[in-house]
Amino acid sequence: MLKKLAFLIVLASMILTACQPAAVATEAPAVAEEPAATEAPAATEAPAKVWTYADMTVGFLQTGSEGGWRAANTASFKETAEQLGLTLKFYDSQNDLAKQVAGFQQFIQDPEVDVIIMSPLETTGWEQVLKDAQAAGKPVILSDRRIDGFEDLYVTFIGADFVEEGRKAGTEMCKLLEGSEKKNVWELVGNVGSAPAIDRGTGFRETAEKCGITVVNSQTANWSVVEGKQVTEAWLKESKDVQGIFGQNDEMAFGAIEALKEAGLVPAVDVKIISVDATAGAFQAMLDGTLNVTVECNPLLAPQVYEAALAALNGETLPKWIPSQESVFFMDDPNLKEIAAGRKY
Ligand code: GYE
Repeated sequence: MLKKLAFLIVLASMILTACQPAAVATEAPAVAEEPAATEAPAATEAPAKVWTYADMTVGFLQTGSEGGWRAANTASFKETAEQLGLTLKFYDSQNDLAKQVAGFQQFIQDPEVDVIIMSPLETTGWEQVLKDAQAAGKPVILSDRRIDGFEDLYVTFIGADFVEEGRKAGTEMCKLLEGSEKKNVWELVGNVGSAPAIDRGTGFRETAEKCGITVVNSQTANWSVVEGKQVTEAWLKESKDVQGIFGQNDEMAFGAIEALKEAGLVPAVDVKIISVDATAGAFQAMLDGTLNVTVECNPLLAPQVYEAALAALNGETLPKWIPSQESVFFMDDPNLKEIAAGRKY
């Protein structure tokens, strides 16, 4: 009897258990996988420095102080540096290529200089210093004037299309000499080997020769009033058979104007005169009636150049050339006085 009762108790307990939700079969709780031993978090790299103008020290190699355009260009760099709060180390190359190269090397050695900006006196002779600057980790920005080749050794060139300036001058000289029986033109050239001297001459011939202009005389007058006058005087001693003079900058044209007057010729009337730069002096000469046309070349480049320098320090990639935008101004413009009054240089 007892056996039967024990069986019934066991049976009952088995039935009761079966209705209970099955208790999760509990195996020994799985030991939570210890996370795989991971490497100690790599030391996080310090974020790259984000440069600001206040951090930036610029070494700027200026050509010299040869005229109104250059004075406005230098003022642009000095005034803009102050406005932006950057540190500017200014080097005047005194229009001497050897001095400009020496100044470049000085900035490469100077631990305070972060970025080098240059207005190159000539288009060649820069390979070694550009390689040295790259090795020193100092970005180079070209301002105002280009160089030949080595695009991988500088960040960008910010400046005018001098060939286009020459084309504009040639086109305007064709208009001034339209209908003239003769079209003999004299050209006063900037410093030999410089981009503006080479390129303005190229562009002028592209358009001037299409209308029958002959460039009878062409000689450097090194951007200056004095040499522009001396060269023109020497040509006038040989012949007065000239219908136009192309001065590759305003100052050389001013010298030619003085020489024509002293030779008894009326500038802008007997001999048409075109120059490049569009400085305040050129507007005055047009208002005086002695200069027919000036092709603008903008010297106020510093804001664009400093912006490019900062971008370079922050590792940005820039186009190899950022051309400046320019216009052409005419003696016969009825609004010339107002335009002149509104000019910054
Ligand atoms: O035309 C001239 C100066 O590089 C564009 O240099 C500049 C030229 C400018 O001496 O006046």
